[in-house]
Amino acid sequence: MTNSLGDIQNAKAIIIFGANPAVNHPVGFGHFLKAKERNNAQIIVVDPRMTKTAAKADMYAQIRPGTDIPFMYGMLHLIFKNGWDDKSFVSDRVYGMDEVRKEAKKWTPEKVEDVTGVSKELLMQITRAYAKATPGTLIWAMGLTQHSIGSSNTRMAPILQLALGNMGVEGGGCNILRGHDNVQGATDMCCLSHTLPGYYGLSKGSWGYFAKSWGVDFDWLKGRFKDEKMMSTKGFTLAKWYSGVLGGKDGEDAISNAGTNLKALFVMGNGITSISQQAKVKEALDNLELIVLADPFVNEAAILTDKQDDVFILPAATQFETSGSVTATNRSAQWRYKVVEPMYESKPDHEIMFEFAKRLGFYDEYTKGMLIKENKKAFVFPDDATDEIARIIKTIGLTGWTAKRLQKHTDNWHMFDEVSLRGAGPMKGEYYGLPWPCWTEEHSGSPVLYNIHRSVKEGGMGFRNRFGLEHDGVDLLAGKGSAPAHSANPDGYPEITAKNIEAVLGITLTAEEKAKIGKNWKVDTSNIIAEKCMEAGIAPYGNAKARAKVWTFPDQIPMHREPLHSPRADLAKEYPTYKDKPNHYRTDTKYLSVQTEKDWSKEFPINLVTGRLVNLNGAGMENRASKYLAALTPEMFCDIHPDLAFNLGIKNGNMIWIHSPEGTKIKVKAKFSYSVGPDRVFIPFHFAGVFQGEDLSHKYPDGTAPYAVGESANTVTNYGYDIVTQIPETKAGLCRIEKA
Ligand SMILES: Nc1nc2c(c(=O)[nH]1)N[C@H]1C(S)=C(S)[C@@H](COP(=O)(O)OP(=O)(O)OC[C@H]3O[C@@H](n4cnc5c(=O)[nH]c(N)nc54)[C@H](O)[C@@H]3O)O[C@H]1N2
Ligand SMILES: Nc1nc2c(c(=O)[nH]1)N[C@H]1C(S)=C(S)[C@@H](COP(=O)(O)OP(=O)(O)OC[C@H]3O[C@@H](n4cnc5c(=O)[nH]c(N)nc54)[C@H](O)[C@@H]3O)O[C@H]1N2
Ligand SMILES: [Mo]
Repeated sequence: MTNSLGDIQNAKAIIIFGANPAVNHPVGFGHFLKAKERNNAQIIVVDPRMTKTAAKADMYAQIRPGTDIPFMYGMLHLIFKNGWDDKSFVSDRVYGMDEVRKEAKKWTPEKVEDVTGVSKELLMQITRAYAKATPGTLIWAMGLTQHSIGSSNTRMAPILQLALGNMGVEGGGCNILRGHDNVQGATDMCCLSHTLPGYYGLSKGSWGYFAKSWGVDFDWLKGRFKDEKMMSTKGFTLAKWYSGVLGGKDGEDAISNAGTNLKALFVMGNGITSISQQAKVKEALDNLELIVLADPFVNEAAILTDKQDDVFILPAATQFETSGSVTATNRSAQWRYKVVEPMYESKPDHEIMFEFAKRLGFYDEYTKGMLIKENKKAFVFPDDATDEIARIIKTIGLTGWTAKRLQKHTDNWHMFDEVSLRGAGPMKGEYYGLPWPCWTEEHSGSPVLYNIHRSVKEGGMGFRNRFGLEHDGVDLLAGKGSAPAHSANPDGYPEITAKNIEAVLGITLTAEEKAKIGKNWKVDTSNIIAEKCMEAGIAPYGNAKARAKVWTFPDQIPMHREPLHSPRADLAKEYPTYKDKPNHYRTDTKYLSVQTEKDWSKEFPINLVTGRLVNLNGAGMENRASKYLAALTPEMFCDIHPDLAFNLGIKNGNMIWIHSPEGTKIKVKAKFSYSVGPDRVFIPFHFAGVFQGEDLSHKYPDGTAPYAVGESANTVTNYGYDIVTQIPETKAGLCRIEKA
């Protein structure tokens, strides 16, 4: 999220792609409604379903799943044609827009109507309303990401905002509504398989920086891997961990995992039934040697598997029984205080991990980083862990996030403005939760990313210089006069290194400073680079152009590609998916070979959309174990249009089978709904405990069965993964429906 939920109140227009905040972010949605009250902001919703958010919108486009790129190119087509683009913003601050302009030319309103199913009149009406009411904010969530082209979707949306000059301004930006309360923090801290914490890469240099910062020997770290090559190899993703177990079996995607399959699974905070390809997930669980599930509830992976031995359920404490910093969707940190001591024999997650580290023999190395700052003998958790993060993570600017400061913010929560996040009284000069980057221990935090109308000291910055100074002879630095306010250098400039700091900032370092300073801003543990940059009004990461074109990606500019299972065989030919990708996060991943295997739409003519309900969360065990939440949706169901149901001889409340191209099926209750058209159905993914018609209720340990069980949507979500991130294509599959 470039801005914040509160800042949405500053928007003059709001366009929402594939998010349903009225249901999934109901508290945050209040800010959307306030924008409507304050600025008469038009709310525009683009979603294959008429959602509760759409019900509050001024305009609603019922798009075919997986066709947001054509829709946005259609908007750009009209924006460029009518001269509604912000030309000076684009020429000063964007690289590669010319190629976008060329592609947009092809997407005439007629073409867009054919591909997306949205009428050209509505496209024009939406585009005019959105382009003319600036600043406009663009919202997205899982409706854009969970596709084989999810990463292209998430590039397309910022390109639309860049074209309109809607980036780096209050009331504008790309505001991605993140999922769990600390999901931003989890990614920042590297619950990812392809980076180190803070998005540092897997290069030897990054490992070296961490070895030094953690106070452990590089060779010791290296010794944890089979060989040095594996140290810099991306790991499996959560989405396709099952391939790690099944890889090499008949018909399964092959794996490249240093010659071995996965044998053990340790789960901490994931439901497992939330992962696509449940039949494969079940098979993988059955084939493991060891399963350890640390969870406050019975993790339903234990119910799904037939494995009898070596399945351990460890009682983890909840968020109310532990403390520490969590990062909100807008990059603000909050300190969470413990409410009660861990109940019964449960333990907080960090203690479970510490116990493992002790038994596995690396506890000292694991915890040493917490002792370094003050050369302590013993650490205090979580304060010293937070300070360790602040000490090491420069890439996203966490230097200012000391435990003391974050606690002060939470303690003074009432002293901050909900729209600007500005503090008053004792919190003057700081923004709530010190939204990162927060460059130094005095820095204010940065509530609006890429805002050049503020000084760097007060959260201003240009775009990051990350990919060199030029590409193919074109300058990648920002244009003249587009540096943040009060900058010693008014133009574009490179990221700051020990070598260029004197020249770019126009300063002279003392001999002592020169001796202490790190090689560049990302590894400068002395923080001299950041401190000097603040004095000079310079962003340590440089001032460059945003890239509309990414020359290292499979599609340099976002291109439409039909889902692997498309209801339009003609369009799958015209806009084919990618070639199969070998060794994608250690597993071969299929694209074109699936798409071209047959015309899937003949046998599976209905689009399958999955998503969320307000009373249930994620895999759903937490809430189905609550009598009152479960009572709201006691059974798994499928939203089906009465016309489609009628054609299939299905009455409201009948049980139906949903069949997938994988050969799997689920049995659920038909629920008539006009929120979907007759060409698509919607199912929530919060149920488990029933598998392909078989009730597994008897498998819950005594007294632990939830109040509601049901089929998992992910038993029928189709094969398909994003080409860059490997997120599963759970929002654009196909299915066949019959009366049970
Ligand atoms: N009550 C509740 N709240 C939650 C959660 C929960 O489980 N329950 N989960 C949390 C988490 S982890 C997350 S990530 C967020 C997710 O929040 P959202 O992304 O809002 O959640 P979804 O309902 O999965 O999907 C949003 C919308 O995308 C639409 N969609 C599907 N395919 C497409 C498409 O191709 N294009 C477009 N434009 N739209 C499409 C769906 O119809 C749906 O209405 O919610 C968080 N909040
Ligand atoms: N078909 C389909 N599938 C989807 C999606 C979709 O839209 N459609 N959305 C995807 C998305 S965005 C997400 S985020 C996932 C969500 O899916 P999950 O990550 O599976 O979501 P949760 O149910 O929130 O799982 C959290 C688990 O952690 C446990 N837990 C809660 N607090 C703690 C704690 O403090 N410590 C520990 N150790 N455990 C705890 C809970 O009891 C629960 O079992 O689902 C994904 N799957
Ligand atoms: Mo999520």
